[in-house]
Amino acid sequence: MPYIEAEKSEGLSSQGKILLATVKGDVHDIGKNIVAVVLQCNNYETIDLGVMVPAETILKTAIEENVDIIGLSGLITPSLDEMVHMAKEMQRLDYTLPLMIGGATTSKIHTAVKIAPQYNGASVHVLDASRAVGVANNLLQKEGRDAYIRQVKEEHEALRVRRASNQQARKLASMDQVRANRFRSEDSGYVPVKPSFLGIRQFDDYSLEEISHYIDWSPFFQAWELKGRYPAIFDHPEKGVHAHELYDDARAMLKKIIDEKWLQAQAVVGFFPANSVDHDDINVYTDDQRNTVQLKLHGIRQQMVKRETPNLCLSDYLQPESSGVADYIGAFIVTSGLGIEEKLAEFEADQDDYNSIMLKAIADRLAEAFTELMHQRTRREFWGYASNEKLTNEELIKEKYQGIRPAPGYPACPDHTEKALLWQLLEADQRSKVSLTESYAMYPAAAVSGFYFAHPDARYFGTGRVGQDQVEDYARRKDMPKAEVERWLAPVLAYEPDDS
Ligand code: B12
Repeated sequence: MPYIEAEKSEGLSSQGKILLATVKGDVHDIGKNIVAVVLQCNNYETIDLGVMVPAETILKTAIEENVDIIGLSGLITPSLDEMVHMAKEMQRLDYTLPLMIGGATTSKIHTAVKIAPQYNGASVHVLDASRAVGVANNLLQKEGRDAYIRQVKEEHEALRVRRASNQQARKLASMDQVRANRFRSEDSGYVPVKPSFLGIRQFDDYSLEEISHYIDWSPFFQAWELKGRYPAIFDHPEKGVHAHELYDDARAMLKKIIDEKWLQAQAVVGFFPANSVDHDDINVYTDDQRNTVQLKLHGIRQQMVKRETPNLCLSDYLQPESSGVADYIGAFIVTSGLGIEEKLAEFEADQDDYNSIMLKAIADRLAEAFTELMHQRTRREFWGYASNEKLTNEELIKEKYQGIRPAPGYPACPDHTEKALLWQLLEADQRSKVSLTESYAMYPAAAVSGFYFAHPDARYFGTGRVGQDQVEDYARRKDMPKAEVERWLAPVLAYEPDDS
């Protein structure tokens, strides 16, 4: 900032003013923070409204601050809907400012099909920080601007046409067919193991030192736009030096985080009697007598036409209720981001973007590491189905263990609203310090929640696109209006990444 200010005082005018915000209900902003730094380094002025920002605040600030572009960020699916809402509002209120769309859950295809048609102004999807300056330049240059916007709009139209024909061409199987082609755990020869305890356990103030041994450093470099695997990245001819510098800084901060207790970690885990029911759902019982259903979890089943392999649904990894075999499910909520606000406020007061992003990136690494650690303890002690497991951290990262821990929002269970049931199951309102926003994002941001499945054949998969018949059936089973199910699910169901 001091350099940029000095340049300004030497008469170098700003390239333009960009308003950035993570949309309502979403809590993540590392990606957006990096975009802001890159824009600033290229002589753009940025105003960052932070996270969970309602549309009205963004729109009001855009006028008050007379900005040139609005940039929206979102990490999880429900944010896509919020972006569509923003575009509608901008149209309704006669805005003409260009919109830049970014964040892990966004895509060119969603921007083309859902956002752009709502707004006559320009809506441009930006894949990563390195492209933000190019797009901003194109949107603001006096000459060539109109041609650029025309080109973006033409590309969007082509994508819409391609998607419509893809959707017609891609046949989906019927629900009867895919259910008949489920993975049959009752025929798999697996005998479920009873967990060492049933019910909920809470782990407050977990040792950050212990968690730190489980860190997977590769995504840390990705967060800083240095793509490559750890530790091979250190040998890269160009990136190696920077990667090492970054890593040394991260280790130094990690030491302070642990020694000076900058963050606290908490986990809540639980194990429950459960069986699959009606093919795609899971009954969780109040006790091992299995007479009373505590709650029902809802699954989405793959609906693509398959011949050789099963059409999977997570419920397949439990024994069906009709088999009479006692089976179990686990659930977890972990965070390592408690108390992060205080230090972030200090860094932000010093305009120290570097350390602010560094702390968020390390907190995220610790959250994922804590998830790995608790999953290992689950396999070895809490559930105990792999009590002799001895794996190195590399082997853990490569998932060389039995069982999976799918998280609501991931491709095997794309419905974020199932987190409400997870919260109920783990009595999270009383026990967990993690809360859910109106879009089912978790706060603090460095948090993960999900389910444990022990079946040896359990694998991560993507549901892919599903048909209206499944949406209707799912809405009925979930007792939720179809329109609402579509709101939560439509973007994932209709916009597979390979569409773009
Ligand atoms: C690391 C990671 C995490 C970390 C940290 C998240 C974080 N800080 O972003 C942790 C472990 C905490 C996490 C948790 C969860 N995650 Co996660 N996570 C990821 C992962 C692997 C990488 C995200 C990341 O950090 N990328 C690096 C940063 C720098 O990139 P970025 O945020 O995308 O930003 C770049 C661009 O998008 C762009 N950009 C971003 N914003 C903006 C704004 C503008 C204006 C512009 C121009 C550009 C721009 O520029 C940035 C820099 O290049 C992604 C998968 C993936 N490959 O993207 C899943 C992913 C985002 N996670 C996902 C999910 C579901 C979750 C959870 C809900 C799971 C759960 N039930 O616990 C939670 C939610 C956490 C919460 N608090 O609510 C899903 C979201 C899918 C969806 N459809 O909703 C993804 C896509 C995984 C997947 N394939 O399903 N996650």
